[in-house]
Amino acid sequence: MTTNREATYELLRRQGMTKVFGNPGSNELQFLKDFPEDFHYILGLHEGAVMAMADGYAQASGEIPLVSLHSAAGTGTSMGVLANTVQSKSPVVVLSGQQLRDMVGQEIMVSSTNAAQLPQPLTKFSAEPLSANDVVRTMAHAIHLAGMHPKGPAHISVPHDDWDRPVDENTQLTIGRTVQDAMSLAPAQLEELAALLDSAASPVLVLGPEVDATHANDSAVVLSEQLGAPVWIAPSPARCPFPTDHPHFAGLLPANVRDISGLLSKHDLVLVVGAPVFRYHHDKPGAYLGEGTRLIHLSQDPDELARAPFGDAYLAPVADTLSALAARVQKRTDTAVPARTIPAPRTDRPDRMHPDTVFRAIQDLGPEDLIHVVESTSTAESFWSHVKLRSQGSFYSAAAGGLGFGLPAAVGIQLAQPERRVVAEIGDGSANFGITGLWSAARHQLPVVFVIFRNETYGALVNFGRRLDTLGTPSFELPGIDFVAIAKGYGVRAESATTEAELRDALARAFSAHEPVLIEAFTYFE
Ligand code: TZD
Ligand code: CA
Repeated sequence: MTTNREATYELLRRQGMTKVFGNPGSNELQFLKDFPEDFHYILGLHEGAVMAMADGYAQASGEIPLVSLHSAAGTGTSMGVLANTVQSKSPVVVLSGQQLRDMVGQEIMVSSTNAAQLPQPLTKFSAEPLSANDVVRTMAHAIHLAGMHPKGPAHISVPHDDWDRPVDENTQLTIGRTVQDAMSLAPAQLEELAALLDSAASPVLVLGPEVDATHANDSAVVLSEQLGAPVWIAPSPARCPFPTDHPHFAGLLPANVRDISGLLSKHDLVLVVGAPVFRYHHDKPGAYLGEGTRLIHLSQDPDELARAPFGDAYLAPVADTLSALAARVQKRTDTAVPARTIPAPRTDRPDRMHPDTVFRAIQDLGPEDLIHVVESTSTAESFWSHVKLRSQGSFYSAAAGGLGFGLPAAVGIQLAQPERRVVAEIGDGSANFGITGLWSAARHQLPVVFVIFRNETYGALVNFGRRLDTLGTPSFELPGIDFVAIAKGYGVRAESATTEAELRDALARAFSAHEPVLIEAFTYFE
């Protein structure tokens, strides 16, 4: 007799899903008992950290991790981070443990009535099988949907007494299925697009996270070189789709209507690839686009295309289309890309560094293919000015701006990329939302270098307050948080640095260590 548990592990194994990130409760033990040896369970101490580790792992590995959470409270706790997972299109399958099938209706302890509704509308799919006989198929349904474009989180809630129930004779058919995602652009559409690019006087590319997620960075480079086109990164970036030291790299588009329109209106054709049009953040209204400019939008996410307020769109696979276009367009010699201007680094104070100093030191001392996981909100300009991101998969950030992603995501990313080093550049405010990720890094000896920007305030909110003219809010100062002590408490080696010399020494030690290290960098906010 095969049980739902055995059949589910077989399904997960066939789908390459042997990484389980979790935080368990009494409802989860039936699923986790006799945990197979070829599976790997990564315990997180808080569901936000569990979700962020899994999300980072999904993004950096291309696999679909399983996230095992406790009933309503555990699943609910993960949902802040889950908001990012939706926007980053990370394929994760969340499995919530449910109370005994026959007793959920009585709302006994740790039952979750309306469990399928709980994480909606954040998930692509959410279900609790209507019978124990439908557990394996529902799990397969969640996995296949999570992994198809647009990828994203799927949720399933399973009563714990289902796991020991036998499966029927058809379950093997379900376990053995493959489901492939194979849409492509028609040849005539490709010709049409290439002709548009060839006939544009001054084309420009705007690239989004899907370019990096589909490993299409090199094709984007070839296309931009063929066209002689500058390349912008779409606003509010969660990944880096283009080498930032390439002469065609123009920078990050500002996150407001008027400034984007101003920058893009210098061109007659804008090709946006693998990004929403656009993730504005700041309110600076205006015309979306200048009159002489046409925008073409290419994405593998139908909703992204349908909801955009302007531009003509093609539903197409990002990587294939970029490489086909790069091979098809004519080589241009009539276009020139102006060099990007990078502001000079600002000076330090006697007992505190400017963030420029910190990013430059990391740039100088980290390895060439260093992976940056960034959640330091007021220092974005400093980061993009002083850090060079050269290869695919070198940058990750909270895709919905939800804090609590960065620190634990760095742990999941390091697990997915053992050959590369990961630095987590985290604000002292943001760090607290995912701090328990430190323990998981220590537990698995994952050599992430955590750099905490200790400016002792919610800097971004001070900036927003200035912009929005909201004087008189309560104080957002954060004095007195000792990250060295906190890190040591979780088993992570830590030291603080107030000067560039101290910081460089600390970074050199950290990058040669084979364990996680936290550096508390005292910075100032102005
Ligand atoms: N809660 C969550 C989960 N996500 C959020 N984005 C916020 C609250 C609001 N928020 C921001 O958008 S930025 C920020 C908050 C509280 C301050 C972050 O402070 P920090 O970085 O110390 O990490 P800076 O550089 O000092 O801004
Ligand atoms: Ca701060």
